Amino acid sequence: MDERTYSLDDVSVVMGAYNEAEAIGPVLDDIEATTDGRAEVVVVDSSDDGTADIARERGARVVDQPPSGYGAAVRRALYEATNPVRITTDCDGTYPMERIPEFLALINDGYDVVSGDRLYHGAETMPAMNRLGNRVFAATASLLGGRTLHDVTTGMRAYHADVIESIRWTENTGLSAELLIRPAMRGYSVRQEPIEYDERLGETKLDPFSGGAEIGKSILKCCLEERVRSLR
Ligand SMILES: Nc1nc2c(ncn2[C@@H]2O[C@H](COP(=O)(O)OP(=O)(O)OP(=O)(O)O)[C@@H](O)[C@H]2O)c(=O)[nH]1
Ligand SMILES: [Mg+2]
Repeated sequence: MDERTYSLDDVSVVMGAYNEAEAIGPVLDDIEATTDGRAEVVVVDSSDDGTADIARERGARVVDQPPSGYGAAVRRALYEATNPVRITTDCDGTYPMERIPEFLALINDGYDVVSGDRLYHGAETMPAMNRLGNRVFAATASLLGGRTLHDVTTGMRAYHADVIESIRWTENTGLSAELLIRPAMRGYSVRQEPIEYDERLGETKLDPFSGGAEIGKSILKCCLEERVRSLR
C-alpha cells in the first residue's frame, strides 16, 4: 500500500440501515462530533420508517436499496464511498464511533484492515447466544484460516480502499466474516483492535438461527476458496 498519511477528510464511514429511525440520529451525531464533520458518510437505506430523512437532514449521502440483507447493503455502501479509508459500522448505536480517529491512525501506521474486536473486553452487552456463536465462528475461522482471528462478525472495521477494490466479495449475511477472512488469508496486514460494544437501540434485523447458519456457511466457503487460491 502507498505511504500517504490520511486525514479525517480521507475517511468514508459507511453503513446499511433498515428501519433504524431510533438509532441513526445519535449514530450520525457521534460520527459528526468525532470527525468534525469532515468524513464522508454513506448510508444504504432500505427503511420505511423515516430513517432516510433523518440521515439526509444530517448531511449523509443516502442510497436507496430494496431490503436485500446486511451484506448487500454494506457492500454497496463500501463501493459507493469515494475516500481511500473506508470505515464500516452498524447504525444501531452499538459501536464506539469515538474510536474512528484511532482506527484511522492504525491505517496510517500501515495496516490494511483494522477490525474492532468486541470479544476482547467480554462483550457483556451482547446476547449470550450471539457471544457463544461468535466464539465458535472465531475458533472455526482461526483453525481453517491458519491465523488467530478474534471476532469475525464485527460490524466496525477500517479498510484501505485498495483492499475493498481488489477482492471480489460474494457473501451477504456472512459479508463481515468474508471481509476479514479473505484479506487475512491473502497476507494483508490485519490489526484486531479491542473495542467496547454497547446495547442496541431499536430492533435487531438478524435472525440468530438462519443468520448464524448463513455466517457459518460463509466462513467455511471463504476459508476453503482462499486455501484453493493459495495453492494455484
Ligand atoms: N439497507 C439494509 N440494511 C440492513 C439490512 N439488514 C440489516 N441492515 C443493517 O445492517 C446493520 C446490521 O444489522 P443488525 O440488526 O444490527 O445485525 P446484528 O448487528 O448482527 O444484530 P444486533 O446484535 O441486533 O445489532 C444495521 O445497521 C441494519 O440496519 C437490509 O436488508 N438492508
Ligand atoms: Mg448490530
